[in-house]
Amino acid sequence: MTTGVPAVKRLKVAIVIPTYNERENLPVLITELRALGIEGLGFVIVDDGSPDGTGELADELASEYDGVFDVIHRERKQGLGRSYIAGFTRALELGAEKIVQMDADLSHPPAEVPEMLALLEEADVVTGSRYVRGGGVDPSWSFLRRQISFWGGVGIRMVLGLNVRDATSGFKAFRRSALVTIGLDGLKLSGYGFQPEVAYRAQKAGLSTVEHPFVFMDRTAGKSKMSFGIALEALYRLLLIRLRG
Ligand SMILES: Nc1nc2c(ncn2[C@@H]2O[C@H](COP(=O)(O)OP(=O)(O)OP(=O)(O)O)[C@@H](O)[C@H]2O)c(=O)[nH]1
Ligand SMILES: [Mg+2]
Repeated sequence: MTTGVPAVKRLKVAIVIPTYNERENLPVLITELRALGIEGLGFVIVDDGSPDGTGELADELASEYDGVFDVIHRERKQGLGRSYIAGFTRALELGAEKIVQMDADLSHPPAEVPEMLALLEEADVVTGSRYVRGGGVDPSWSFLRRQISFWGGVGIRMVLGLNVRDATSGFKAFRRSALVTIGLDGLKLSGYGFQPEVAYRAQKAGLSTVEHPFVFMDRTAGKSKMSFGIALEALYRLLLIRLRG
């Protein structure tokens, strides 16, 4: 007689999502990801004390979910990189075999996740890429914004000697062993430079990466937080990382 016995919560795939004021977006993202029917799907949300109550909302979503749904609450805004390190660490502790990182604001299409997970059979890291055939950015982006984003990425690739074409992508899937090899404790950058630093460490450790095209769509809800100064600071810090090995 098994009635009443809770289902075994077996986590295979952890989706790690950092949030800061994503109240409108998070439930939509979770619903779309759940609808994909991924086996052993679980979530790790890292909320930095969002004033709009995203953290409490995440707790509600967790209580409704029949599987692993972990919410890390941190008191104040500590930046994307620190959030990912906390989220990845938790995903590994929970025993995830595959770990996906994506933004909460629906810029990274959930529909691409199953294909990215499948590609982990042939590579250690799968990078969602705007700059391979089939990829792209929101059609509403101005010519100038496209140029800044593209050439900023080229600059970072040159500074780090990166093979991956989309150096700043925050949409990635990792084998568990890849995150262990990259070594989360050794990562230094927390802001815009975090994604390129991870790509650099992966390449330096000899991990294989394939790029999977996706079209980056702008957030429609919530406030944009990006600035030119952030990008410039990241470039400088990445240069130091390259020079110091
Ligand atoms: N936990 C945490 N999450 C953050 C922080 N900053 C941003 N985020 C989240 O990280 C993801 C990416 O941040 P975004 O603000 O979308 O960054 P972006 O895509 O470069 O810029 P915009 O979408 O234009 O704002 C989103 O899910 C944010 O809610 C932070 O300091 N802490
Ligand atoms: Mg965004």
